[in-house]
Formats: sequence, C-alpha cells, structure tokens
Amino acid sequence: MKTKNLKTQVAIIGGGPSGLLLSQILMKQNIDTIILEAQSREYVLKRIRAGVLEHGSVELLKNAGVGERIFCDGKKHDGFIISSGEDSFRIDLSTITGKSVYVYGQTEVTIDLYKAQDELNAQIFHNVENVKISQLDSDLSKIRFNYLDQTYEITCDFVAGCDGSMGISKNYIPDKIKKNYIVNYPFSWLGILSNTKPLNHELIYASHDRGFALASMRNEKLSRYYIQTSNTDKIEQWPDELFWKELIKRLPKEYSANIEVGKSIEKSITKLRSLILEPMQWQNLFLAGDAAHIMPPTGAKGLNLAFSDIFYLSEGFINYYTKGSLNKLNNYSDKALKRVWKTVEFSKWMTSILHTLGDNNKLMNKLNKKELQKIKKSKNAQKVIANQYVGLPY
Ligand code: FAS
Ligand code: PHB
Repeated sequence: MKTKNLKTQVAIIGGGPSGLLLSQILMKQNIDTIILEAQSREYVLKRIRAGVLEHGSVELLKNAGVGERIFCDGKKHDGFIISSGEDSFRIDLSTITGKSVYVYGQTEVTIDLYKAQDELNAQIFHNVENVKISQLDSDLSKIRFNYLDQTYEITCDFVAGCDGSMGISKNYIPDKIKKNYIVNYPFSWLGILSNTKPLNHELIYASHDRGFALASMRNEKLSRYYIQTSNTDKIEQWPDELFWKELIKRLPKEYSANIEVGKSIEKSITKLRSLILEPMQWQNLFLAGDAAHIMPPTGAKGLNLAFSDIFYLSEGFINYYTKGSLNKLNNYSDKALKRVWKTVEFSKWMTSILHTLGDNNKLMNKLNKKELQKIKKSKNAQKVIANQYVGLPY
C-alpha cells in the first residue's frame, strides 16, 4: 500500500503529559505539531501517577490555557508533614517560600491537556506502531510509522522525544555520545487509590522502622497511599486488609487514629530508580520528561521536571520560529540538565532519608533518624526542603 506523506514543523513522539503540553504550547503560537502515541487515549488516561503540581507547573499549565480545573478541583497545599515514628513536624511551604503546591492528579492534567488539544484540532495518532526516525542530521527529518495498517512518513523540522522511560527516541542518540547515569534503589512503592476520606488535609511523609509510608490524596473522597516494600514483593502478597494494617503501623497514631479504610480501586507496585541521560538533544532530536530522566516519586518531581523541560524546549522552538534564532534550542540540553541534576539529587536525598534499609543497615537507619531530628529543629534545613518542594525557579 502507498505510504501517506505528512508534513509538520515539530513531530512529537509520545502523547503523555510532556508531549501533550509541548504540543499545546506550540500550537497556541501557531507552530504545527503532530503527536504519535503508542497507546489508546483510554490507556493513557487510565495511568495513576503523579499527584502534586509545583508552583511553576501550575503557572505553565495556566499560561497554556489548561489551568482552570486545577483552581476549581485541585487543592492548594501550604505545607506537608514529615514524621519519624510517633514524632512529626510540618514543613511550612507558604511561610518559607511564599509559594504553595497543588494536589491535582496527573490523570486530571492529562484529561485537561487532551481536551485543550481537541479544541485546537491537534493531530494526535493513537495506537501507532513501528515508529522510526531518520535524517536527524538533515534540514528536514523523517519519521515513519504504521497506523491502522497504513504506513505514514512525516517530514518535519524537529523531533521531540516525549516517549517516556520505555520510549525509542533516546536510542537515536549515538552510544558513543550518550551517557546513562542510573541507580536502582533496594526497595519499591506499593500504592493504592481508595474511595475514602484522606486521613489528613496535608500530605504525610512517614519514616518508620518498618518502612516508609506516604499519605496523599486526590480529593476529599479519594485517598492515595503508598508503603515501602521489598523489590521482590508481589501485589498478590498485599490484600487490602494487610495493606491498611501495615500503613497504620507506620503512621503516627495522632493521624492514623482517624484513618478511613476501604476497598482499593487501584493497586500497583513501582520499583524506584534514578536515571539521567546526557545529552538531552542530538541534531534535530530533543528529549523531554521521562524519556530523559526518571526519579523516585518521593519528592513529587517526575511530572514537574518533565514540565520544566517542556518550558525550556517550547521556548527554544518559539524563539526559532518567531525570531529565526537557534540559540535557545542549541542550549536546551545544558539548560534543562542543570535543573534535572538538582531535582534528581533532591529526590535521592528525600528517598534515602525517609526509607528504611534492612537490619544489616542499622547504622544508616539510626543516622537517618538523627538527621530528621536535626531538620525538625533547623529552620535552614526546612528552608532548603521547602524551596525544592515548591519547585526551583525555571
Ligand atoms: P510518560 O511515560 O507519561 O508518557 C510517554 C508516552 O509515550 C506514553 O503515553 C507512551 O505510551 C508513549 N510512547 C512510548 N513509546 C512510544 C513510541 N515508540 N511511539 C509512540 N509513543 C510512545 N511522578 C511524580 O511526580 N509523582 C508520582 O507520584 C509519580 N508516580 C509514578 C508512578 C509510576 C508507576 C510511574 C511509571 C511514574 C510515576 N511518576 C510520578 C512519574 C510520572 O509522573 C512521569 O514523570 C510522567 O508520566 C512523565 O510524563 P512523560 O514524560 O510524558 O512520560
Ligand atoms: C501522590 O499523591 O501520588 C504523590 C504525592 C507526593 C509524592 C508522591 C506521590 O511525593
């Protein structure tokens, strides 16, 4: 069958939050995009992932015309709790930084982005297969793909690799150029979603001898909880009643006393790792979001870091198409990686200090407890955490 030819300015691989937001920002500047997504829209929207939006992410989404529901349905949070055993203290984000974060699920962000893209008549191909990039070193690059048994070829100025940690775009950066920095953590997160009242109006990050726990939420009737598990644990080992029992043991009694338990409506285990890929660009290819970096959700950074990449990358494309300057695009990787390294470091630090290592690491566990006691008394330490948590300036 004859190949169908398409033309665009920026071809985007990946229809998750990174790809959708990039397309939304560029289309509002009359820059043409096409999005290629391997899954169906329903599949993308079924993913339960991030829950907290940094100040910068909220501003970026608002300026892209998709901030309305955040302010209606999202919850502004001015602080969060850190507990260690029965002891706890609050990080007062708004007093320390003058900023807040919003609790608003990634699923809702993706729904809003798809709706806005539909209103702009965005070209989004779902369930695409065999995506292949070529001619990255020419003025015009090509992307071939299959869709509904038809082969297509896109001719484009640039390719944005927004295809997540399992994507293909990173493979087009030559191995001799590419550097992968990876660490795998010796524990995982078991997360559940339940139609129950959140046990506290703010998030609780709980360090405990039995393991880490996180009490979060999506709204007043939808709670999101996580507990640290081993990397070998399977979902089948964690029936709901066992999950609740373990969660309650890890939270201070002053909070767990009010917990409302119930049936899980989603349950998943995520292995924790940090990964940074350098560089984040190669000729006409630019990587953004999980395609270039992964980190444990402890600092609520994955989605937010994807959005700061999109801020820098969209600025680069807009600068090129409105002023003919390649400056910002040429500096994209260096600029984005400065914030990536700082954010991945914060996520690693938050993860290391709050998670419990096995019995053969009693010294590390004791040092973590002492560190948390010091932070409780140190305004300076709390200032560093608060500024990172609300999000470093772009
Ligand atoms: P995504 O992975 O979201 O999207 C990439 C898209 O590309 C996918 O839809 C995929 O189908 C598509 N794709 C892949 N290969 C393709 C190909 N060859 N062709 C076309 N399309 C292709 N972050 C937080 O801040 N807090 C959290 O609590 C949190 N929890 C998480 C839990 C899990 C289980 C996971 C996996 C991640 C979590 N994250 C969390 C991080 C997560 O939110 C990511 O940062 C966010 O999804 C990044 O968005 P994208 O870069 O768009 O990548
Ligand atoms: C969530 O609500 O899913 C969430 C919140 C904060 C985190 C991680 C996950 O640090």
